[in-house]
This record gives sequence, C-alpha cells and structure tokens, in this order.
Amino acid sequence: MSELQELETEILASLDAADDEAALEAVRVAALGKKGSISQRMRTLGSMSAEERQHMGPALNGLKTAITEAIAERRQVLRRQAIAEQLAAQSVDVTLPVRPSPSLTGRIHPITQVIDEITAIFSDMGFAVAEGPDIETDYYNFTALNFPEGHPAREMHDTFFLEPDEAGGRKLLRTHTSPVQIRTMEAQRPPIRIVIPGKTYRCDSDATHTPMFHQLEGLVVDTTSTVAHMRWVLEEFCRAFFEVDAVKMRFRPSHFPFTEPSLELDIQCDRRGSEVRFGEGEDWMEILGCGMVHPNVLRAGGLDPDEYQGFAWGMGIDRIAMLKYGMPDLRAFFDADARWLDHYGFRPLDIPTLFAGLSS
Ligand code: 2NL
Repeated sequence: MSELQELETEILASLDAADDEAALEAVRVAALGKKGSISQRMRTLGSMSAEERQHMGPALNGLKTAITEAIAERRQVLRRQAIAEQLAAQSVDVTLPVRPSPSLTGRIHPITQVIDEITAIFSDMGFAVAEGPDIETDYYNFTALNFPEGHPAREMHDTFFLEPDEAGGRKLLRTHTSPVQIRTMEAQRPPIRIVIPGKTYRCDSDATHTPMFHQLEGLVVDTTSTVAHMRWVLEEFCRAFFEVDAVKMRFRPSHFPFTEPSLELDIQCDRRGSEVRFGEGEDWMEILGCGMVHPNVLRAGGLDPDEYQGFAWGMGIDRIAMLKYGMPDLRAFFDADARWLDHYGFRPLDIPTLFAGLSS
C-alpha cells in the first residue's frame, strides 16, 4: 500500500472513531488544518521534481477531496444522532397522571399574605402603595429623618453598612422603610397618602429578632391633617385587620426622632387562652408606633412645615403575622421549609379583599 493510501486509511479510521462534533473537528484539524498531515504534504509539492509533482499533485488533491467529503458525511451522521438522542430524552409518557397545577400546590407565605391584607385595607381608604430601594444612603435613612449626626439613636439601629465606595461614602441596608416617605415627599406634592411595605435590616438575631424583617409604614401629609385623623385611620385599620366589629385602643406617649408628638398604640385583647383574642379581654398589646411628622422631616422632604402637616406610623409585620395566624416561632418564617409553608401558607388564588374577606 502506498504511503498516501495508508494515510487515508488512518484518517478514515479516526473519523469513524470520532463520536461527537468536537472529536470530529480534532480529526479535521489534524488532517486539513494548517499543520495537518495532508496540508504538510501539499507544501512539499514545490520542492519536487516536475515528474514527481505530476504524480503526487493529483494524488494529494484527490485525498484532500475524499477526506473533506468524508468529514462532511460524518458530521451529518453525528448531527442526526444528536437530534435523535435529544428527542428520545424529551419524550413524554402521556399515560402518566397529570401533575396538580402550582395554583393548587403552591403556597403564599404568611408575610406576603399579611402585607396583601394590610395594603388591601389601606387601598380601600384611598392610600397608594409606595416602594423604594433596600440599599440606602445615610442621608435618606437617618439625616433626613431628623437623626442628628452622632446621635445615639443611629447606633441603636444596629445598621449593616456596605463597603465604602470610591468617594468614601458608605451605603447601608435600610433599618426602616421611612426613606421611602422622604423620597415620596421629594417627588410629589401633598395631599400624600401612602403605605410602604418592605424588607428592613438590623444586625440583631435571637428568638424574637431576625437580621431581615418586614415593616409597614404609612404617611399622610396635607394642610389640615391631625392626630384625630390618625386615630380614625388606625382604628379602622385595626378593626379590619383583626376582623372584629370594635377594638378598644389606647395611646401611650413615646419618642421617635421623626415624629413630634410620638405615640405608641396598644389594642385590648384577651391572652388567657392558648391564643390571643382581639376585641375583648383585659390585656393590652402593642401594635405600632406613630405620631405627627416632625417639621425637620417635612423640610427634608421639601415641604414647608408652616403650610403642611401630617402623621405617620410604623409597624412590624412579622410579629403581627405571628399573632394573627398563631405561628409560634419567628425563625421558622425564613427557613424555607416546604412542610412549614404547606401548613401555614395561603392558597395563591385566595386573594385578600375587603368584600370577599381578608383571610377566609
Ligand atoms: C415603630 C415606629 C414609626 C414612623 C415610624 C415616619 C416616617 C416619616 C416621618 C415620620 Cl418619613 N414618621 N415613620 C413614625 C412613627 C413611628 O415606627 O415602632 N415601628 C416598628
């Protein structure tokens, strides 16, 4: 057998052995690539005698054509094989039982449910829902909210700071949703009626605190908004949320940097049984903090405190969700345990509305 025939047999054998496109490409490069066995031989034609060249020229060209065709053929075979394998892998057994739809097996997390319930109540009273970034600046999280520079209240918030940026500024994870109120005041003129649900962060972790938790704040700014309006709004909210005809409330004096005066709201309840009952009993439970927006905060929002006034409140969603739905352990909220969610979660199509019932 001539040397070229031997080479041809060898290349055809390695083509047969190539069982995917990458192996095929390797064979092609080894034969027809710049430094391939055929290309190298083609380059020797120039230094041959005319007689030798007359014989080797057509032989080499013939080999090149034969191998090029063989590669194309093999590529076709491999492609068909790959498609056949893919189709076999994707085949569906139509005799298997239908899997129940996610709308039946999926569950809405109790926190999402409670946020939907609360926003439904406030939407009904004419409030809009506002949202903002979780990563905030020191200005929106503290300064604009009347936390003086170096004031101990800043330290009390156990803030998570991000690495400083090029300019040396340190962003942070918002410790409350209040920055959204400042951003809203900057962006729109009163009357403002908004509620802000969202994630908030503080470096604190024990049986009753998680480093990420949920808050819902509200803000009303107009020319004549008063504590009396605030009291009505909060009472309506409590009646609707706890699904009782009447609630007894009491306000206690408190302190927040962003409100003056500041108050805390308790509602009457009965804790004697295994669960808390609202709208009856002799016990009190703290529900939220509230107050009249501090003039400095209005100014930071670009509003003239001689023209505008308003009220605001803030509450922790996680604790209120635990209370309403009798969930004993806060930390289970964020374990992503499907069995827990199966038990405490809500059906996706049971959307809370005031007319159809919040939690029925
Ligand atoms: C609490 C108390 C509160 C606010 C939040 C607020 C926001 C602006 C202006 C004035 Cl922009 N106030 N928010 C007011 C009073 C209390 O939260 O204990 N939250 C869990």
